[in-house]
Amino acid sequence: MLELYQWELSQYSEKVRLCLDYKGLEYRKIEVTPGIGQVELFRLTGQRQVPVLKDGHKYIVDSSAIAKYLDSEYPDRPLIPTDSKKRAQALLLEDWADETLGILGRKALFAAISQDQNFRKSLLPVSTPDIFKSVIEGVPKDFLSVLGVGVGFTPDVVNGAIASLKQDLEILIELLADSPYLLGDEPTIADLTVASLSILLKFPEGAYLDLPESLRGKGLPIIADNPDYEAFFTWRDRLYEQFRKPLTGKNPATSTTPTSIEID
Ligand SMILES: N[C@@H](CCC(=O)N[C@@H](CS)C(=O)NCC(=O)O)C(=O)O
Repeated sequence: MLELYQWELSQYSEKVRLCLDYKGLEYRKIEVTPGIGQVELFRLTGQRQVPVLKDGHKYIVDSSAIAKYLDSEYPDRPLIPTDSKKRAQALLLEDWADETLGILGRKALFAAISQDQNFRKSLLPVSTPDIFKSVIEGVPKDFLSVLGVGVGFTPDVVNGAIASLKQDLEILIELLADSPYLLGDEPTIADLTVASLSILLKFPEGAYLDLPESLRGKGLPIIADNPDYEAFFTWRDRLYEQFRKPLTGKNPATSTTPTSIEID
């Protein structure tokens, strides 16, 4: 079975989970411990970042490379269009979402955490054993710093990010005004990337992430609860209902080992 070295809260890991679900591929999640787990990841792959997909003896690093790999090895339900113009548009939007929406999302999460201390305390995966939760209270903070949340985030930086996010969400809503997906009638990697890279703006309503139920549908209120952006989140949540497998006890994707990385 495919294995995904990941963090539950990582937007790029979420992008790969959504791509795998879209293609109907079974996989097992391996939650990498920030710090020590990343040292092991470096030993295995020569770099420290999640997501990493393991397929047999192969390790594929980087969400965009993983999407391309999945299309080449598992061609059913392609993520990347074959038509050259659509392909170019899809890859440009994917890159924009990776490089811009993803970074803005971290800043929005930082703003949400700054405004609500309980929000931060809830950010450990539900499946983290209680004993671990109580022993290592600082882990959510470590998670956030490795995600890049908080570093250099002055109020000006955060306010600038929120202004950019508002503008970008308005543009996305315009793009979606007359078609169900960003590039027309068929979903592409552009939709899956935009949808997954927006999880930190507002966590999806459904049971897709191994986070406390109280966090579902929550985010930075000025974005997440603002009627101006409701059309975007309605689109995003519809896409999740269509393509993302909810967590269930029986789903192998939920059998995470949140505190360790497995090594053959
Ligand atoms: N371009 C990469 C970005 C991956 C990324 O930024 N991963 C973050 C988690 S969201 C990470 O592993 N950070 C830890 C680090 O940089 O040491 C991708 O698309 O997969």
